[in-house]
Amino acid sequence: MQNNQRYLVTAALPYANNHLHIGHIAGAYLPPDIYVRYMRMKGEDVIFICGSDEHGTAIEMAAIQEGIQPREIIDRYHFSNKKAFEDLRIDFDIYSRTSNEVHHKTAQEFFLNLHEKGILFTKSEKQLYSEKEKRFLADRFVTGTCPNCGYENARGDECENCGSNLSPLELINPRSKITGDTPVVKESTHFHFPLDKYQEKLEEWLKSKNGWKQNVMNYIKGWMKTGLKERAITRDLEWGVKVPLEGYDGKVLYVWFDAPIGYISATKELFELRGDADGWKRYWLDNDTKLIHFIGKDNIVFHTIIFPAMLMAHGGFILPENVPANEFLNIGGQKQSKSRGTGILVKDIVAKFSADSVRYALAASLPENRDSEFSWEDLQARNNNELAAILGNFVNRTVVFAKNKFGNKIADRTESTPESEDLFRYVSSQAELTGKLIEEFRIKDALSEAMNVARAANKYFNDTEPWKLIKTDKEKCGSIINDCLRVCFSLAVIFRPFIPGASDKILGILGIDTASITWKDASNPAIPAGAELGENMILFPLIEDEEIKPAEKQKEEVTSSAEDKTEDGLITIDDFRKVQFKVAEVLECEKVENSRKLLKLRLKVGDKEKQIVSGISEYYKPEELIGRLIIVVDNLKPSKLMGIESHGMLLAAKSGKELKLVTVDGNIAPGAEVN
Ligand code: B3M
Ligand code: ZN
Repeated sequence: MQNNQRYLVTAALPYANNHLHIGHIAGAYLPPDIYVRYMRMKGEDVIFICGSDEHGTAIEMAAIQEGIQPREIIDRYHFSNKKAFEDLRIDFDIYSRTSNEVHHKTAQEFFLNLHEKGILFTKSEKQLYSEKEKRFLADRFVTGTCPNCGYENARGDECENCGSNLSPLELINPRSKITGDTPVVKESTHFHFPLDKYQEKLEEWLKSKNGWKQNVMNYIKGWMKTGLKERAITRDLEWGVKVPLEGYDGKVLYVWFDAPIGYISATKELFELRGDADGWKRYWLDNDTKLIHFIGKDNIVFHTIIFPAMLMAHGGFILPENVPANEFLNIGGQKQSKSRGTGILVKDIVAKFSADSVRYALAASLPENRDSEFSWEDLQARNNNELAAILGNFVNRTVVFAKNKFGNKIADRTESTPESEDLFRYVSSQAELTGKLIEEFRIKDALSEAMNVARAANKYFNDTEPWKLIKTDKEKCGSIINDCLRVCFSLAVIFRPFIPGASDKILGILGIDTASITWKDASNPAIPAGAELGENMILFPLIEDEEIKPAEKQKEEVTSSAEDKTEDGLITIDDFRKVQFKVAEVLECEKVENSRKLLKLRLKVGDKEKQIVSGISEYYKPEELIGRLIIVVDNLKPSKLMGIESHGMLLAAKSGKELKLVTVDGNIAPGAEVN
């Protein structure tokens, strides 16, 4: 490729405060990995940048909740997430961290540059302050009711329910996330960035952007319409990049000010490691570089408005060429959320299934234009019915045939039939189409076009019936098998960005050096006739029902375990709050037929009645319980005990052979919350 153009591809820097889930992967990491792999095969000069976002209130809070230092939190999750990416074969050129010195320096220099130009200004502002904790409650240190949608657990910086950006002071009934008490309002001085002054410039710049996704553009338009406002870019926090000026002790840069600068610091670090300390400048300061930010939709405003405005204010840097943000990948209709602790964790899914299967299943249902769904059944079906039944099947039947009938050698191609020419024309045009779709960030469509090639290959095998031909015309049959082996090569190339593991294996069987593969090979798959084939292998082992059942259970466990449990078994206040304990009045109670242990209770909990089945029959007679006030877990998933539905669990204390129900001290209305 003879051009000077180069690509700087970034993937959102995940917070190092929790484990990555597959929603993150589908949103911001797998798409760029596929894109980068493809662009490299096309011969483009690309660097792929990522790293951990190690500042922000979420991290400081996790540390406080666990009673450890933020450093321990970020170390734990940085290395865990780095490994998760490696396990999924998401290959960044660098996976850096914003706690690195180069980042602190770069972010401070950036800040000082704007400060020295007089762009920033200070302003005293009302802030929420916790008397008890002696701290300002920035961003996620506060929860309260969202003024826009009424969601009761909105965070100080954002409502996860309606997606609106918030400031702590907008919350109705604000509470400290740590102690739960009500903060007071106190003044504090902060540096501000005049985002409003960049609105026109941003609009001008955005006008020149075609080929941006509709969902991204709509979002930007919404922001522009409301009018951009100045933004505080410092916070009163311990943990973060210190404000590099005298007299500002106890203040750090706002995490969303320093984090995107992390892309620049990571690039510096990469070239430092490569022994080319100035190399980063080619990627950030030269107009021949195309900067592409891959992100999830919740990060759109920062990458399309705020960071570009910061870059404009600083000057010298290139602006993003495109920001292909994705929507969310849901599980069972539920949003996966790190802070809510729901979702399927990468570390769990890769422990059970191959990176290829996971990558394929995720790529096939990427939330490119709208939220999408993922299920274990989906993973099984994609693996078994597509990867194994179509792609794996074609490669396998071809290689087995060559092994059995042609002495494990690549047969000669002696003739070219119209069918074979049609096939290769199709392969070639599909390779081009797949590539074009990837370049347009339509990864899901690209993958489905790739699979169509494998479908056509199977059809060719079926139509030409080599198993019959071998008996009548071995030479012609050899030619067909040669065609099929070459299509295997093409498939290995076309699928390579999506499922690099399987691609390596196919190329291994064909004896082709993987290092020199280019996208062009898909249209011109040359393999040496007469060469011996490598050992055949199962590319995509079938996923059995049993394998996805425990996974299903695992998912529930993850969902119900809220935040990560600490190593010493402690849970967070959020874990505890997930469980709704209520006072219930026993209305009716009877023994369950044929059961020695079970009692069936009809309970009144507030306005509703519910049935619970409990194994307390050896300790209580049904009539003893009627009219009693007991404590139940009200929000437990329904289950069946001896075929009878149970909608909760009652609490009891047990010691040796004794069991006593937990009750309340006196009278209180059934339905009262217990906490
Ligand atoms: N850490 C948010 C997130 O993990 C944030 C992205 C930073 S990108 C510069 O979703
Ligand atoms: Zn809301």
